[in-house]
Order: sequence, then C-alpha cells, then structure tokens
Amino acid sequence: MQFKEKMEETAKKNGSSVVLALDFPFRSPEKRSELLAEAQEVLEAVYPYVCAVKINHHLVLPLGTFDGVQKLVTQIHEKRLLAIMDCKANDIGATNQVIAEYYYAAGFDALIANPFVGWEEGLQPIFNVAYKLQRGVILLTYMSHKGASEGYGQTVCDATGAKTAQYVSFAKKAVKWGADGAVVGATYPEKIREIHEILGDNVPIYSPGIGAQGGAAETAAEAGARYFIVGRHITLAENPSDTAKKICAAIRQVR
Ligand code: 3DU
Repeated sequence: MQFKEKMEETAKKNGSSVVLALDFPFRSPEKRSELLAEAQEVLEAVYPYVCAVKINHHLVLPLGTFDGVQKLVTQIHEKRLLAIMDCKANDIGATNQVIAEYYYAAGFDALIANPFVGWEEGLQPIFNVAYKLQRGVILLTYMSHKGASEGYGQTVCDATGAKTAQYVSFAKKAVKWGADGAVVGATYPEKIREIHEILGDNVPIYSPGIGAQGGAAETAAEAGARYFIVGRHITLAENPSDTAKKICAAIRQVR
C-alpha cells in the first residue's frame, strides 16, 4: 500500500487528520534523556487524537536518529500511527538519496523534501528510493512563515518560458512527480485554495502553522487542506491530550 493510502486509512480509523509535530524548545544536551521521556509522554497522551507524528531537527539533533528518534518511531508504529521525517531534503541527488535511505532505515514512513532542487540529480533519487521501499515523499509547496513569499511566492519562468508563481510550478510538479503530499501553510488559506485547485484529489495538502503561527485548522480545512500539522499548540499545552482532542473535533465540524 502506498503511503498516501496508509494515511487515508489511518486518518479514517482514528477519526483524526491531525499530524502531531513533536517539537520542544532547546534543552541543554545533558538533559537529552528528559527530552526523550517528555516526547514519549506527549505521544502517549495525544495518540488517540492524531493520525501521524512528524519529527524534525528538534529531536534528531539532540537524540540522534538511531538512538533516541528510532525509539519514538517504534512507539509511533506501536500506536498504529505513521511517522513522517520533516528533513526538508534540499541537496544534490547523491546526498538526498543517502538522507532518504537513513531516515527510511530508521523506520520513517515518509519524508518531506524541497522541490527547489529540481528533479534530475535533485529529488529523483529520493522518489526512486521511496518507490522501492514503498515509502512517501511530501513536497514543500508554500511555507507558513512571512518570508515564504520571497521564495515560494516569486514569479518565475516555467519550462515553456511562461511566467508563473513558484508555488504554482511546485504544485504542478507535485502532481507530475507523483508526490504523496504537498505542504501549504495554514497561514495562507488563499494559497491552499489555489494550490488545491491544481492538485485536486491527486495530492493531499498538509497544512502547518496552526495555533502558534496564527493559522486556524478550520480555515485551512475549508480551503482544501487534508491534514493539519500542529506542534507547539499541543506539545506546550497544559493539557496536550485535551488540546489535540479539541482541534480534532473542530476539523470534523468542517470536513
Ligand atoms: O508552529 P508549530 O509549533 O505548530 O510547528 C509547525 C511544524 O511544522 C514545525 O515542525 C515546522 O518546522 C514545520 N513546518 C512549518 O511550520 C512550515 C512549513 O511550511 C513546513 C514545516
């Protein structure tokens, strides 16, 4: 089964389209084991209300991929959730391939990559590895922060010489390359709407920027987002489980 289908199945089974971003503030490296314990605790509390967990540098840097993070991936799978590595792969193909091989070897079901590097000797090797191992690749398409307009929002010339917005070009590539998802910030619902028109039902939109960055899950859902990436709003909440449950219910009202 493809990653895209596994996500659909897990979201349906759990009644949730929330992807937990397991992010925590900087902690002194000597306190790594406390950080791992805290991440495990949040996961244990929140798992009934999410369909997947996204991990990035917040945990890979202090815990290491095959020591701490792999323990979390195992825990995620034991809860019958999917694990996404948000490494935003962005290098030459040969390096991208090794990045993907390591993260997939650690058990991740999908990783996030940056289409800015292009296909040939860029992202093609990642898609090849993903295809072979039946894992997913999700592409950044329009990020959630203010400066996103400087890169994803700039006007570029496509292969035919016609002027187009960078994110429109990326959305078309997401369809052409057979990506399993496209990341579009919840802080830009109008971009979600526009990109959703290009992607249709072929490529689901993953939307970060909810809560701490000012975006709202309901607005993103109305605009066409399929999955909702939430980090600090849940991980730093007084009651992470309750917060996740509320977000989940709010999305269900819309969808
Ligand atoms: O703002 P939050 O705490 O909910 O975290 C959002 C997460 O999603 C965080 O891990 C960040 O690195 C990631 N992300 C974005 O925020 C925006 C993007 O365009 C892509 C990923």
